Amino acid sequence: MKILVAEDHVHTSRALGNLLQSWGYEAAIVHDGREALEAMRGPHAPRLALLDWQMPGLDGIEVCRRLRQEGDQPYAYLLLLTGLGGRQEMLAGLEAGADDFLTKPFDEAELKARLTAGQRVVALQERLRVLATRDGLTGLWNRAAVLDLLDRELARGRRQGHAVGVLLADVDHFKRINDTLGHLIGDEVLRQTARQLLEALRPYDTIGRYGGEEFLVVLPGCGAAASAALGERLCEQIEEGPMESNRLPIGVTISVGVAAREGASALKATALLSAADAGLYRAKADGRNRAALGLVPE
Ligand code: GH3
Ligand code: MG
Ligand code: MG
Ligand code: MG
Repeated sequence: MKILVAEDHVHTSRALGNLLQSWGYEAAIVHDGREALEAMRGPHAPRLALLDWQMPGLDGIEVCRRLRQEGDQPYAYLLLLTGLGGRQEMLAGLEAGADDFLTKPFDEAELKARLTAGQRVVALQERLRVLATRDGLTGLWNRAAVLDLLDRELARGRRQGHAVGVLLADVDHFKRINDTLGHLIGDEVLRQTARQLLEALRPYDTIGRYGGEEFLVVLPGCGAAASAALGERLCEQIEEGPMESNRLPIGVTISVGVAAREGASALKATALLSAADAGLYRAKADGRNRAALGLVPE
């Protein structure tokens, strides 16, 4: 596990780095608060940090405060290190968002034990994050997570002037599959459908489970024509993609509702989704196993 060490005193930072490595951690060392903030951003940032209170530029307490304000990052466990041992300092540190507090010169065994406790919290946070954002059956994003992502993609599309397409894919006559083959096989069909849809998408597209047998796909940069073409392609792939249970082939098809917002429009997610829903309704009514475009309001 990677731990950030932010400590302006070079001798101390080196000693801390060596100690962490001897305990099996990977140490990333920086020497001031701004570097610390930078290092804690992004998907591969350390999830645990040892922050010296007194550093040039931003001090450790300010780093804690800012990291907590940035809320949307995965949780980081922050341990403040200080030469100031008073109760007031400890309270101020915890109030700024630190998880724990250690006074220098610190006892090595105590630091080690506190890091183990921190690691436990990070692991728990990570499990919670997975539970809160992933669909348990298919492993895709869950409804809340994919809707969140759609909102962010719409905001980004607006800023950068690019289109955003959505597809609402619904398994055809899924109730029949459940009724004739049983729920467990129904579940297996959902898992295989999810995997095949995921494989057919580009790396920057996103797919989540929207409801029971419905999947929502978000397509950055795709206007109506490109989204409709992809919707058709997904129908073909699911129809042709082999799906089986106990070596018995199961015929599965999907219908897809398509909607897209072109660059300059301020159309909201709810309006885009109801257009895709209207498209889906039409695809079902026209005979299923097809994609249909829903009209978005001007
Ligand atoms: P249509 O072609 O019009 O979409 O028909 P349909 O049968 O697919 O649609 P309907 O909404 O009537 O049925 C969907 C079924 O999906 C009903 C529900 O019991 C089932 N379902 C929802 N979630 C799950 C799940 O997680 N596992 C299984 N096995 N079935 C599920
Ligand atoms: Mg210092
Ligand atoms: Mg449905
Ligand atoms: Mg269905």
